[in-house]
Amino acid sequence: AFLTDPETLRERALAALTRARDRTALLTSCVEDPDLTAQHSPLMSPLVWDLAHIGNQEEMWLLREVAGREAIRPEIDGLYDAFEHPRAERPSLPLLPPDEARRYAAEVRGRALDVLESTAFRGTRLTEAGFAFGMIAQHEQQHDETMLITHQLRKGPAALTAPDPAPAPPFTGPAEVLVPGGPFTMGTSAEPWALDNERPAHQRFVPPFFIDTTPVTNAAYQAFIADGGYTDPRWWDSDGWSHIRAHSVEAPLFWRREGGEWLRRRFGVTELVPPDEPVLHVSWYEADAYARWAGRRLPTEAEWEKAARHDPAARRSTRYPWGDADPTPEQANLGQRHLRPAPAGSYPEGASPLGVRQLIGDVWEWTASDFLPYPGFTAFPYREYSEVFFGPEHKVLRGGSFAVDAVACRGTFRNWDYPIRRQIFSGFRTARDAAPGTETS
Ligand code: AVJ
Ligand code: FE
Repeated sequence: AFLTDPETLRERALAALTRARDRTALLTSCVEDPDLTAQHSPLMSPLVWDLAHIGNQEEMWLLREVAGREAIRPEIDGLYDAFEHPRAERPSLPLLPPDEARRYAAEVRGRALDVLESTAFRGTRLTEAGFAFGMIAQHEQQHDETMLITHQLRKGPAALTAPDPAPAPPFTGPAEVLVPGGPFTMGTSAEPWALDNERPAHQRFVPPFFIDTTPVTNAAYQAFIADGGYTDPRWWDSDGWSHIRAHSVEAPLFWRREGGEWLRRRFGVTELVPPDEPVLHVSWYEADAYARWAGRRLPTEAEWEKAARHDPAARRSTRYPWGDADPTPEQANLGQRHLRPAPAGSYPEGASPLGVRQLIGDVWEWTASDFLPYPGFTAFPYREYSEVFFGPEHKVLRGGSFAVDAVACRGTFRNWDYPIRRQIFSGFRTARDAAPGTETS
């Protein structure tokens, strides 16, 4: 299932880099220059920062590290170092103006493609199986998702449009699925472009549990609101309770109550909240509170991954719920093809062997777990990708959203954020313990 032949690797890397750049171009050309340099939210960088940062990371890894080239513009490195300047500060920096940022990123890309043409894909861990190229395509796609979040936060009329996902009949299958207890393989040592925090593969024993067949819907979440969920401290983590009180949080971000109905703003358009769509833009605290209200809990990260990857018949972990093949549009809502999640119960072709749906794509799913290293973790190629974020202050999200490209999404992929965050494309599903002694495998 894994790539070894250099011509295939070159093609895959070129396709992934090109797809990322096409998306970056769309996200930075659908608004006028003033919208690229403005800060639309203190949580986000100006779009023009992401654009040049994408080029700068590509220059650092593909041109300087892989090819040993001299820096094109060493004086700008500091401006685009995410650790030197917090997002709120970035608009006041002497950033490259939009045209210069575009030219810089394009120049780097031209040279990077020359490097790709001549690379041997072996010799060092960076070049082995084209890792650095895959890492840079994933990095650009992650910033494309970040830029899409900025677009969602931006006031004003719609700049982006996309067709809606196919309508789906209301899901009538079982609400939850039993995942048998027993060991499974978590993480990967084989996936060539897996990032450091997904490694290495290791055994985990997971007791039997039930997990929701689909992500929690807006209708279900509205029942929690209608039942006074936001005003009852019983359901809330104590830090979460303080947070929602202090910030008057009463509904998912971008929701508004009007004339007895819930409306939401989505990429510049206000619409009725669709009842059967997975809930979006909730914090970990909100997800955790909903689960407690429902008499359930969030799945742990290991439970989520077992639900997504464990094949009970083959007794092994697959790359995706449906097996090892890369995602198709029939299996998962990925890649910003749509600007919203698909109705709960969509994508039967993307179901796991046990029947769990929409684990990949649609909405990032909060898990109960802190972002921690796996046993045997080593930072690669830089500590600031994952290692500096390990600890109890970040919660893990899994599965990717409609805004994630397939290159940055797989059963092992780990995302993380603060539990208060909800401008991200976050939703969740719930779980519960199964009685001990429930069938094992
Ligand atoms: C993995 C999404 C949390 O956007 O902060 C981008 C990815 N790392 N540039 C982020 C990332 C460096 C990261 N997340
Ligand atoms: Fe980055």
